[in-house]
Amino acid sequence: MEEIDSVLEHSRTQVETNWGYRRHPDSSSDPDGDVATPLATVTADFVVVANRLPVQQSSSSDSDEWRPSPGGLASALTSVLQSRNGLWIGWLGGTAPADAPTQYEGIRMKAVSISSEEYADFYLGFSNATLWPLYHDAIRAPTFHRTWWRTYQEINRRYAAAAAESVAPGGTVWIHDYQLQLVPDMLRRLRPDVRIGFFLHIPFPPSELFMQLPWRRAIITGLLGADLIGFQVPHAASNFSRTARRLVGATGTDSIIQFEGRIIRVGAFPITVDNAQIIAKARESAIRERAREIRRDLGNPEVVLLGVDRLDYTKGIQQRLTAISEMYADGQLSGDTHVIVQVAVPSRESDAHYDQERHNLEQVVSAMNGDYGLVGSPVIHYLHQNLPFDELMALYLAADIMLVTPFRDGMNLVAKEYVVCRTDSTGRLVLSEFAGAAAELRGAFMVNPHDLDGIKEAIGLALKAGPKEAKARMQRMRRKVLRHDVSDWAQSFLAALQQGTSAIGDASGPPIADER
Ligand code: GDG
Repeated sequence: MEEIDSVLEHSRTQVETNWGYRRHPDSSSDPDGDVATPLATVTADFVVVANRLPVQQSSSSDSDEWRPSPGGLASALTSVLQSRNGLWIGWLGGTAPADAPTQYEGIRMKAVSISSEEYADFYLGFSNATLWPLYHDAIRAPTFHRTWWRTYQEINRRYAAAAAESVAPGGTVWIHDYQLQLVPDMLRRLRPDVRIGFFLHIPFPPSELFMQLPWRRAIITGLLGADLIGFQVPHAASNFSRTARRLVGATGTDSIIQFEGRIIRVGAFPITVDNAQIIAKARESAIRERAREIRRDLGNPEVVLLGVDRLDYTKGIQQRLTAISEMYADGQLSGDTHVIVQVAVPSRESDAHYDQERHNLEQVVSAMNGDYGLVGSPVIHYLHQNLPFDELMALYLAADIMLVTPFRDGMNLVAKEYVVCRTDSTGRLVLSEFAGAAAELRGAFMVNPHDLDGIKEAIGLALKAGPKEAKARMQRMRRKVLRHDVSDWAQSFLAALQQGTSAIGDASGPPIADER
């Protein structure tokens, strides 16, 4: 804590010189080069702070083309930011060039700069090789490095300073995700006048796992700087609250915590997708035609099974394909009638675990085709690519069975996107009980992704279910998912942040795959 305090003091001095003005025409001249602001410093009543900005540079780094960052967060927050004349603080990816955009769809943006060394320690290191595996059940052993931790603190301080100098007196700041868990407390010390919300997109682990982290107290204290801490599911929220009581002497219940004379609310706010956008896409004739074309290109099989995941060891892709491989071997699936499409979106490619995952996956894919494919008819079509959103929609429409089997997942939006785009209530979903989405998608064929026989059995049940049963299951899931969309998610979080406890969600826990 002392270390954090002294650096905060440093940030505070820089920020206080700027604070209180509506606009600073020359704010790009930051004395330490800490916060690169291609924008003049502005103040906004509502500020979003996330690792990434909602735009990123197209393919080559010297290109000056900018496109929206992938994922639903940008679309979820864009309308909220537009309606509140808000500001988004984040990293642009790469080194921000002088002509980096300062506006996106009417939203003001402020870039935080991160050097390539810092990227290695903060992003690839502490965020994705320490926190990511630790928070996902330690599926891979988390790596603990003091230098990574120091850089994590430094970068969090930079985001906190950028937020502190941007938010108007009495304004609201909404901080996102595991890369920025120290920002709430850092920001509170700089700007005690603002309301601070934090949302964690990934799971929060049980205390037994979290206690491994050498800097566990600093992380919990960092988060407790917020007024409201949101998680995807109630279980994650209670994991956090229990750890806060055990580790830093916080008191109270799972949903209301008292700490250092303040009240912090904790709750579940399950994220969801942009229903209207997905339904509109699902109805576009070009996308429907593309779905038919995909099936033709696959040889018009009886059944198309689809997986769409970031290539990440938490997603259980290899285990799923091994189960499917055994089903071909057992004769439950046949190369003539059943075809798999697996999209594995490139992710964190410079990390050795991810490289290994890709290597292993490609071996399984090639063995499957070697063992069960025919000339011109592979059993699995593997795409290691980031596809255009329309192509993804066409794939969802082309698939009879969607396979979503992560070992642990905060929510999993792919499962929800599949359900929303099946406007005629056809299609079957095989879903891991360890995805946050399992709490809502109870019409899915539920699996324990660690259980190979269980995966085979669930796929078998999905294949065998009659159209009436399949339709009833899909309708049940659609009713649930269509009740709220991603802007309701953002509004309910912000309402709880402004108003108190009433809007805090309390979904019931995840279902358990049937015991055999
Ligand atoms: C984290 C948490 C939580 C996928 N392939 C392509 C593509 N996608 C889009 C999907 C979906 C998104 O990426 C993936 O979201 P997920 O939720 O499935 O997974 P993570 O990336 O791990 O997200 C997760 C989420 O944050 C939100 O809080 O649900 O638990 O881990 O929207 O459509 N999009 C395009 N091409 C692709 O090839 N355009």
